[in-house]
Amino acid sequence: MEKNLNISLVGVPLDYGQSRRGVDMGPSAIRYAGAVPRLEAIGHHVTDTGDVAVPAGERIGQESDGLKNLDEVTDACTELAERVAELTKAGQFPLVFGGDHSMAIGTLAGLSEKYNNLGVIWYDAHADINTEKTSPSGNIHGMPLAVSLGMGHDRLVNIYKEGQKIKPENVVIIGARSVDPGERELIKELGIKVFTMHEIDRDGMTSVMNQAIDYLTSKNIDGLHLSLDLDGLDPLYTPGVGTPVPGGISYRESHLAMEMLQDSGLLTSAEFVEVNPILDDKNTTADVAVGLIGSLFGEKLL
Ligand code: EXY
Ligand code: MN
Ligand code: MN
Ligand code: MN
Repeated sequence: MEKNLNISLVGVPLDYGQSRRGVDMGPSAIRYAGAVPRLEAIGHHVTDTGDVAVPAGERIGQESDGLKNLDEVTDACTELAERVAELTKAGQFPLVFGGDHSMAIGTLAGLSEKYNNLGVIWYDAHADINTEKTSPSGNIHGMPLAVSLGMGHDRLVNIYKEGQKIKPENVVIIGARSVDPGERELIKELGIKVFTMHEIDRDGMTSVMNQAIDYLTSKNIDGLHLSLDLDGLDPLYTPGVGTPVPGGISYRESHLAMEMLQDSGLLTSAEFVEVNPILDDKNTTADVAVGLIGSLFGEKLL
């Protein structure tokens, strides 16, 4: 990836995809942690396009068809999809800050307008591949990958244009360690490539990232999106997340993963999600996110 990209930031103060208040302040926390000067110091040109409007509706998890806050998530993700589609058409590199992971429904729908064979790296403790039929919680932040593969509630699957979707063979999940029964079945059925914490411990992050990059390159992808959930890291490093799972990826393994993605030159968009400053000590989790962004966009240690 060059060192003088035109990067456009989009904030998504969305917390309707889950039930812990505070993650809507994630975009502010990441800005406060200095995302813009960090990227400019590397040489990139950064435009902060501001936040997507998130409806101020009911906060009490309205259920419809087994999904909580379906209207609010759909509205926010539709606006996000339009914004991302516009930015990619204008030759910008979209860098999206959340907000809970349901926002990825909007990001990926917007990207699908430009990319027909998009690769996706899902860096997360979870697979986020539940449908309303398999979800144990009804929280839409546990469903964005299923929706982006074309599975789930039709209002989510069709939030934007013809609902072009990503392909299962173009997805790599890294860091999984909390996967529900219904998700396990779907992952097996679709043959989705997953590097759980077992593979990361056994093979090491260098090997996992080399395998992931080789695998995606073999699919002739026309772009690569990184969907990074800060709960993919161990909660020791990122305590400010709504669904922490012990035994995660370390701080340095994550920087190495970002540095290897940068060196691959494949990345065309990225999102950093689930930063919840209310659950944090100081602004630790947003600080980690900005540090990872530095490594992803070309910051060198020497
Ligand atoms: N798999 C559980 C569910 O679907 O409710 C937990 C999902 C957590 C999702 C976070 C964003 O990664
Ligand atoms: Mn709010
Ligand atoms: Mn997630
Ligand atoms: Mn997660």
